[in-house]
Amino acid sequence: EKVSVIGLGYIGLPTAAVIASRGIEVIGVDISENTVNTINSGKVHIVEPDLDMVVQAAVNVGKLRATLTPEPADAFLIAVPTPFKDNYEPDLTYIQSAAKAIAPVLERGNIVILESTSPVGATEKMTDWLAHERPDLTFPNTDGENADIQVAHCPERVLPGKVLEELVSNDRIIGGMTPRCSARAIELYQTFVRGDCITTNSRTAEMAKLTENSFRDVNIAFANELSLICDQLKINVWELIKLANRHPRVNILSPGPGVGGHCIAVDPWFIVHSSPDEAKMIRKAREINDSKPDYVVRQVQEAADQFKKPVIACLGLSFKADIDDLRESPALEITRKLAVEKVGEVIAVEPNISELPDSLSDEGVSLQPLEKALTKANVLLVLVDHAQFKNMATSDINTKVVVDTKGIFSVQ
Ligand code: SAJ
Repeated sequence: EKVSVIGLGYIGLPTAAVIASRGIEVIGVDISENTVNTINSGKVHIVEPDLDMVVQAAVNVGKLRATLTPEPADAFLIAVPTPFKDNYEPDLTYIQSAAKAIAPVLERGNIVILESTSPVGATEKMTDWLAHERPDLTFPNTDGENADIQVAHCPERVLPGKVLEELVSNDRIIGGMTPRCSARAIELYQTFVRGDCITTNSRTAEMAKLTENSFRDVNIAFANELSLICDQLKINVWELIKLANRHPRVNILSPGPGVGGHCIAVDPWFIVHSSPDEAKMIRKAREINDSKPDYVVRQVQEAADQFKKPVIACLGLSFKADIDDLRESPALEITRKLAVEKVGEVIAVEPNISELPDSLSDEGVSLQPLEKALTKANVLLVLVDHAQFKNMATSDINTKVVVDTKGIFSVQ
């Protein structure tokens, strides 16, 4: 069997490498020449624990190869981004171009699996696009169980930072357009998934993925709302949550500077966009989480007002602990706003990167090691709970005004 993975990003590349490590021939397809060349030389263009080793091994034994143009294969896995447009409408153009790119090489008996997180109905749309390009083949949207090509939606659910582990251990939702499509998809996933493969239809699979991330977003919004209420009532929110969580049926998540990443801050909008009148709580949760960075900026402004020359050390820029990923990061947004609004001199501390993005350096923010930032700053702003920060000594912080959005100095 030959598997083709379209889109070699945070999901596609680890998936391609893991399948290849099971001895299956994998062809990875990407639109970036740089990505293709990097992978073919046995290297990786993204940071994820152990990914470099797995990719290098797969390339070295000749089981993984990257290319710019799709080639014939038995199974096609599509793992391209699904961002949203300005009005929160899901943008399916990457899926559409992927469908167009593979259509010419499709052969009878192939399966096409959409892994990208997608709004409900996207798999049916993708099938229509494929069918339009290949009128000589039949697809499950019109030919059901007898179709020449099988189609399924199998959403990815891996946690950045634990991708290689979760790719294998997580249960998978297999949303075939027909039962035959599901059966064919399960065969493929069972070559590398140790978790259960559970079948449903494609629309339910699409909604399940959106539901998982909305569930987390709503629960984080609850914690963020609590943090505002507690500030007002002069209660330590971290202590409060720890106490409430002693109840056997209460499990409150942690407040923070906002919600980042490219999944939880995006996917709930797909539900809101498709059911705007019904999705009231899901929309509100997004708004609460999105408003947290501005609240933190105001907190820091108040702290800075106590000093003639405020120097603010912003601890952490990534969207969560112990990764280097700055995409959609509330920490980055807050640090930038502090500099743009000239709240004080802004120093960024981010042990996982070696160079600041232009959006910060252009505003005069400097990147410094923790010790140096600690000697200079009078305001300490904790934005990410990186391991390095959690080990800070109390003598380091006693002399500063601290705004701790992650509660690293409150929870033990
Ligand atoms: N966060 C909090 N408080 C918490 C937990 C998280 O403020 O108690 C923040 C984080 O700091 C971060 C954001 O939420 O800014 C999201 O982080 P995360 O670790 O919750 O999730 P992601 O975005 O890294 O990965 C999620 C996962 N989904 C769920 O846990 C339901 C992952 O399994 C999905 O595969 C991934 O989205 C995805 O690709 O959709």
